[in-house]
Amino acid sequence: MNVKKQIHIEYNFKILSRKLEKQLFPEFFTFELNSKILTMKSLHHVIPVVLILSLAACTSQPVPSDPKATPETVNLYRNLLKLQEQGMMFGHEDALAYGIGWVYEEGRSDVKDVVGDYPAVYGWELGHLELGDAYSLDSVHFDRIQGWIKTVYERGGVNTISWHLRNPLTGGSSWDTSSKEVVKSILPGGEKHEFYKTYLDKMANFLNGLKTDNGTFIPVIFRPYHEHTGSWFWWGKNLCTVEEYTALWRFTVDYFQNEKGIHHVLYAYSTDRFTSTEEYLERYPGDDMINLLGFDLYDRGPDYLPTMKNCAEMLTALASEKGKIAAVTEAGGPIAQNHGWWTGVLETLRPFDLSYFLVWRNPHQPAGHGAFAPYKGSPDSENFKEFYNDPKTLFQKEITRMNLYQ
Ligand code: BMA
Repeated sequence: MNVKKQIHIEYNFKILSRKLEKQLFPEFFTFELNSKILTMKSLHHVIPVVLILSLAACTSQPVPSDPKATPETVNLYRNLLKLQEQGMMFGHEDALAYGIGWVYEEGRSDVKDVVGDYPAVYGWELGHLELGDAYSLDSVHFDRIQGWIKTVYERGGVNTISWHLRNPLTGGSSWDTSSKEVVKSILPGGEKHEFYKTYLDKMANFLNGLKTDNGTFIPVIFRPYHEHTGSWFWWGKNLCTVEEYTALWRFTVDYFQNEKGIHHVLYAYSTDRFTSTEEYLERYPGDDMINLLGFDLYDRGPDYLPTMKNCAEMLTALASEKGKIAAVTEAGGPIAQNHGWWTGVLETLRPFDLSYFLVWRNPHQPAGHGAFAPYKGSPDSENFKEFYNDPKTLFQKEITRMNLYQ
């Protein structure tokens, strides 16, 4: 049977069995919703509940690190864990905002122009949100991004957020590495700590604004402080100590969860290229914070595919051991010159259980790089169609049917 068809059948079966479970064990589900009910029950009510709980424990399902994660976030987490064993979603940064030769055209995406389908994962960049600006460092309006995140959720796609936030100590950009004191200065007790909280407050407002019309929070994968194994951002390896970097993560997640009550976020830890599991984990903030393990890898020469293979191998082994989602969180290559780039990547990643592979943006303004995804008439289009048609890759139409939030 075609693998894609098989995935759909398995998913429908899963949803059906979950509905059945709910009908057979309504008490367990009530308990899950409100643990206080247990104390109010008389003993003969408690015994069946305990039995059912023991039964449930035997078949216990994975849970995200936030114990208060919303039901949709828990479902997304569980479904992504399961899905990565069956196929790899394709992602594109700013997919709905602009592409080669167009900006803000309703319903358009460069990828859709080539294969007639949207990506399954959509990346959104929120740099400059912290300044209170109306639009990002890539000139995309934040209110529009909120709208697209909602559109994507409604069609069953996955949203992931990156944040090239400004340097809170110097006022420079994310790439301002002139001081090694930045992370230290924004931690509790640091001279810029209160100022850093104003950055977080703006991000919290944005995240809290991600709601459906009936008030359900829309889960997102949030991937701050990425590529920290390199030293090109102010939070990079040579710019802060291990303790400072992990403390930055822990403070940030704690602030969002406990001060701002945000529970619809799955946190992603994503390095740049790495050569060992020890190196990968050196600055890991902890399993109690992180839900997704990722790495970013751009094609800068002939070692690309072997490096991709090594990193994917180490990453997926680690993710499986820890029970986390694994993904190539950013990638891109010389698709204008190498017209077999997509299938090269596909064959390299085929053996691994990766949730998604996301390519960076197709810039509508000068960016120092070309398009990372195919666009109408791009020379790699035929090769990308092969990538699209392969059973290993998943795009929007397939994952819409999988109801990742249920
Ligand atoms: C980089 C480039 C920049 C962009 C930044 C944030 O990789 O694409 O042009 O501003 O990402 O999206």
